Amino acid sequence: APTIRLSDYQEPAFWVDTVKLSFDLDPTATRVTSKITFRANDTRTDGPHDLKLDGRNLKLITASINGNAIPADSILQDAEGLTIPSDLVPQDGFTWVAEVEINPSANTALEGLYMSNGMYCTQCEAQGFRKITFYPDRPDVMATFDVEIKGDAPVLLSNGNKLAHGMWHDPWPKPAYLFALVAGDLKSYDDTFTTASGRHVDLQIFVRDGDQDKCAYAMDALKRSMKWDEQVYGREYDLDLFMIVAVDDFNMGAMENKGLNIFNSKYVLASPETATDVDFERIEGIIAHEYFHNWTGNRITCRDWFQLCLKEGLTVFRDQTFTGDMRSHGVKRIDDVLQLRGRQFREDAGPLAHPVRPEEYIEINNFYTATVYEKGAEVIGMLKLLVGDENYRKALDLYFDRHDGQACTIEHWIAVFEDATGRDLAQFKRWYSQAGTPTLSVREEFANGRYTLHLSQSTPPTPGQPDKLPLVIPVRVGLLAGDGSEAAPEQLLELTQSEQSFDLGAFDEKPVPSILRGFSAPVILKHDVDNATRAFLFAHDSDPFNKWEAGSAYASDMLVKMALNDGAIDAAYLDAIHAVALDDALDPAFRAFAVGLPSEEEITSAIVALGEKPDPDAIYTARNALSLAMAEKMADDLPNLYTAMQVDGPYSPDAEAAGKRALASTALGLLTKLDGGKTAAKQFDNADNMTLQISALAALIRAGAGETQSAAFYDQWKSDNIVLDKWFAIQASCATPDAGLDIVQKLATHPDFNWKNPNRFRSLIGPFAMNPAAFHRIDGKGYQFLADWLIKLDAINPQTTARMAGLFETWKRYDKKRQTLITGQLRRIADTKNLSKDTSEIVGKILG
Ligand code: B3K
Ligand code: ZN
Repeated sequence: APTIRLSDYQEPAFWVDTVKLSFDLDPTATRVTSKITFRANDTRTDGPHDLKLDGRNLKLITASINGNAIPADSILQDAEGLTIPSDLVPQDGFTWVAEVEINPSANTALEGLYMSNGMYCTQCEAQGFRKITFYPDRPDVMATFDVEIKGDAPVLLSNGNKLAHGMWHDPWPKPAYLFALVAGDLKSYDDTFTTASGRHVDLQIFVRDGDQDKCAYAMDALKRSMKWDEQVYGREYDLDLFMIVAVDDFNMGAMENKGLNIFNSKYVLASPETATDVDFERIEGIIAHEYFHNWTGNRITCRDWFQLCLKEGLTVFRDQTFTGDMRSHGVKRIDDVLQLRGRQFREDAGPLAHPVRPEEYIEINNFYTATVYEKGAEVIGMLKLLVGDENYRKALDLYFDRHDGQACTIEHWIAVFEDATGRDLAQFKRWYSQAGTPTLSVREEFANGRYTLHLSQSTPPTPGQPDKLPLVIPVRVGLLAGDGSEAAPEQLLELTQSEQSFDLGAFDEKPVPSILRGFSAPVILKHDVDNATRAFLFAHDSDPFNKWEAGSAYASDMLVKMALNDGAIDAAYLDAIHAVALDDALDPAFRAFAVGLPSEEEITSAIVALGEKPDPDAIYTARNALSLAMAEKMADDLPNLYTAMQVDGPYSPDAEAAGKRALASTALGLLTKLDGGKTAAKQFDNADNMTLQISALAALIRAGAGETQSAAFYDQWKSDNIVLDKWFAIQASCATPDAGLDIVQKLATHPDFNWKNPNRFRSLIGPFAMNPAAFHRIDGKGYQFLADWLIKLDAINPQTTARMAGLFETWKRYDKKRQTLITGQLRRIADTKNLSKDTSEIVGKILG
């Protein structure tokens, strides 16, 4: 498959003004008629041009230009599309009409038009529209769409405003990737919203009959998102109708199709009995994310797919801010940084590392990555910090004013910031082109009463990028006096060179620095501090992120040494964690994060950072030993803490109640180490909501118990797929190292392991591969299990397979024996006959 390059970008020969689509739905033989008006692109003076249209798996029935049928032998069709020679193509513009036939039932890749549980639905981003009809399927071609759907289904939906049953008009020009169609026997949960300027908007969430009572939270989150975008970004909704559809078979979380968002049902449907606090928060975040795309993605879209972070980084940044506003910024930041380090730093440190704006790809679906999304959001956060809140808003206003209705690039984005603030961002822009996580090294100096920070930065080589240039790194710094108070106002240092010194002023005694507050840049901080200083910051830092970070770094330091057989549990750590766990002045949600130990994955990266090889069993053992010590240390207080964090009254997913439950669940995990699972079993039996039920089950399974409860859980929830996914996932992720493989092998033969459903597949295979001690068995059977399933899935669903193949990306961190075992499996995948280009690109890169 060819490599597509940013440097090869060329505008199309023809633009499209209008698209009229007519669908005659049939499960195996859907007919699609398209009428498309093309207009010459006057900037292309290199004609005459052939008409080239993308199209895959399409049976062409008829085609005409300006009403003249095109003889079949004048149409050059191959697997990727068709070409009409220029002599048949009026160069100043024309109307194209074509009829094609497609087979939605045979579409297991879940891209284009496919069937899920008897309903029709679509996924067009990035390049699924070409599986629906012939079209210039690229985001810079924007057109208005009229859609007519013929079929027996009571609900026939498409983008825009509804004209009549099955008749739709979308007035806003859009790229084809935002097209959507849904047809089926669906019920709707309805509400309305009035925009700031008084526009009445109907809101509808479409679900399967019976699920209407699980839509209230998503609807509420939608209305709060709409209001927030008006208040914070000045952006109103722009159609009469906004619809969300829940679909069970979906390759990802959700999709921002204009006016018709399509969601993986697990990110819409929620009730206290079936969804956890974390689920509610994710639903809120994803509903917001897709809604926010209406402006950042839809009204202003991407010129080409290399610019994906233009919409994704910005929209993630917006949804993160929204969640912070709805809940707690401090806690949200900790959560986001944990995700960033766990997924993006991991990606950036391995064979799949790529810049926030990649410069080449084979399969664009492989670039919906943590780097494009999460690091893309970090870049926006840094930009906002550097220019300030007011300038940020000014720049965004300019962005919407200047580029509404356009398909843009990162250059346009940077230019609005430069024009709105007068600041030169040429160096800052390197964040978009340079891959790899920079290291920020800090040295302190206190001499003659002056305190100086010496900062330096370096970014390691990444595939295709041996040499790196210095970045602009915003570093928020606080200084603490010996009594824990702030010794000086917080400062924002801008590191722009490889090495730079910052004189922070005169002090009577050396202050204790709190560096990179709020995690102000996505870097690895190297600062030699002893654990006493960490304990001090853990106790006193006023910045919630750095407070948490100090405790976490302390734990990590100890766990690394323990796993390397060279350390013991530090009593001072136990004192510190005990104090924070019981500190009622602190938000329980924060305390839950503070008391939760670094994950095995985090400890692994810390060991790798020291140049050592991680031993998954030793890491598991060290972590268990430390949590047992914590449990013993807090033994007298845990029952009270657990009781104090119980929430009375009917379940509510609000942040305060959720925070209490999170801390109660952490306490329960520790208690289970002491009471043989008594409290957990009781919680399981009495639980009236999923948060309590599943956290009890998890605590029991982690302790190597919970068989009765697991069976009871299955019986209770076997007909609810979203909950049943949790049942698969929890067993795979909490399994003890020895039992893990047997458990997942058995679950893989369970009659409910419907592996063709992406949620079900991911719920078993993903958590197993993210359970390091179980997955990295020294006999290699964990690797073989993953490879077997990837090979099987690739034949029907390349996108999900390729994404999950990334689970092998860390193989170089391990010892020779494991490296050989993993690469053996990767080669076996690579050698599979008819392997998709999706998976082959990922596996090829991982192998290097
Ligand atoms: N834009 C979609 C992701 C599409 C993924 C295509 N493989 C969802 C989102 O980011 O909002
Ligand atoms: Zn998005």
